[in-house]
Amino acid sequence: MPSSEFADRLAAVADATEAALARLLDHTARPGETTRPARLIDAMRYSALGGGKRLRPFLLIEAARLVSGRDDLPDGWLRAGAAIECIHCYSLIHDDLPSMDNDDIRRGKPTLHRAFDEATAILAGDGLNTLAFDLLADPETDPDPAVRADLVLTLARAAGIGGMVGGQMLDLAAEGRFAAGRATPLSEAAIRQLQGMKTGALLRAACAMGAALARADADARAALDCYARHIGLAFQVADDLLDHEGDAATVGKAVGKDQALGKGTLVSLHGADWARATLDQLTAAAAADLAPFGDAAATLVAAARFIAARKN
Ligand code: GRG
Repeated sequence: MPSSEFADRLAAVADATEAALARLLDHTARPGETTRPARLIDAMRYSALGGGKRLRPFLLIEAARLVSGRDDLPDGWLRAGAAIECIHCYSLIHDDLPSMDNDDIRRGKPTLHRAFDEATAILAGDGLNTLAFDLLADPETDPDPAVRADLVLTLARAAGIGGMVGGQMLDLAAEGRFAAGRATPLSEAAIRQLQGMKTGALLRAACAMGAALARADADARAALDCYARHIGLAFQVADDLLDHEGDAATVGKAVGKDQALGKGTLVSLHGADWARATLDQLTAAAAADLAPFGDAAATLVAAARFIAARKN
C-alpha cells in the first residue's frame, strides 16, 4: 500500500475518533449523571481532543475490518476505539504529572497540569479512565453481553496491574525512586518485560478488541496477537530511538530523558544501528504474521512500517 493511501486511512480514522470523542465529552449530562462539571470536561477535552495519531483506535478498527471484511465504520467500533484512546490519554496526563515525569509539553502544547492545575489533571485522567469502561459496557458498543465483557476484560488487563500501570511502576522503580535514589541498570529481559507492559499491552489490546468486535476465530486472534507483539516492540524501539536522537520540536515532547535518568533501553544497550536493523526485522515479522489474510492485510502491514519509521 502506498504511504499516501495509508496516511489517508489513518487520517480518516483519526478524524472519526476526534468527532466521537468530541460528542462523548460534551458538557450535557448523560442518563445516570446529574451534572458534568464544566472544568472537568474542559480539561478532559483539552487532553483528548486536537492531537495524537490515534494509533490505538486505528489498530482496533483495522483489525476488525480485516477479520470481518467490512470497510465501513460501525459506531460500536468507533466507541471501542474512543475507549482505548481515553485510556491512552489518561496515561499521558498522569505520566506528565510532577510526581511522575514532570513534563511541560505534550503533543506540542502545555501539559494538562500546566494549562490547568495538578488536581484537575488527576481528576481528568481519572474521568477518562472510567469513561473508557462506561463506553465498553454500554450496549450501544455491541449488542452481545459476552463481547462487551470480553472488551472490558481485555482493556482492564492491558491497562492495569499486569499491563500499563504495572509497567509504569517498574519504570519508576528502575529510576531509583524508591530505593537509594540511584537508577538500577535493568537486564535486557527486564527492559523487554517493562516495555511490553507499559506500552505493548495497550497495542495488543487494540488488536484483540478489534478481533472480538469482528467475532474472530482462534486462528485469526492468534495471528493478530503475534502481529501486535511485533508492532508493540517496534513501537518501543522507535520510541527509544526518538528519545535517543530525535528533536523535541518534531517529537512534540522532551527528548533525551532516558539517558538523563540513567534509564536502560534496548537502544542504550545495543546502539542505534542495532535499533534500525531490528525495526526492519520486526516490520517483516509483523507482515509475515498476517500472511494468512493475504492482500486484505495491506493496511495493517503498512501500519507496522509506519510505527517503525515514525518521527513523533
Ligand atoms: C501514568 C498510569 C500511567 C501510565 C503511564 C504509557 C505510559 C504509562 C506513559 C506514557 C509515557 C510515554 C511517552 C511512553 C512512551 C510510549 C508512548 C505511549 C508514546 C506516546 O504514544 P503515541 O506515539 O502518542 O501513540 P500520540 O500523541 O500520537 O497519541
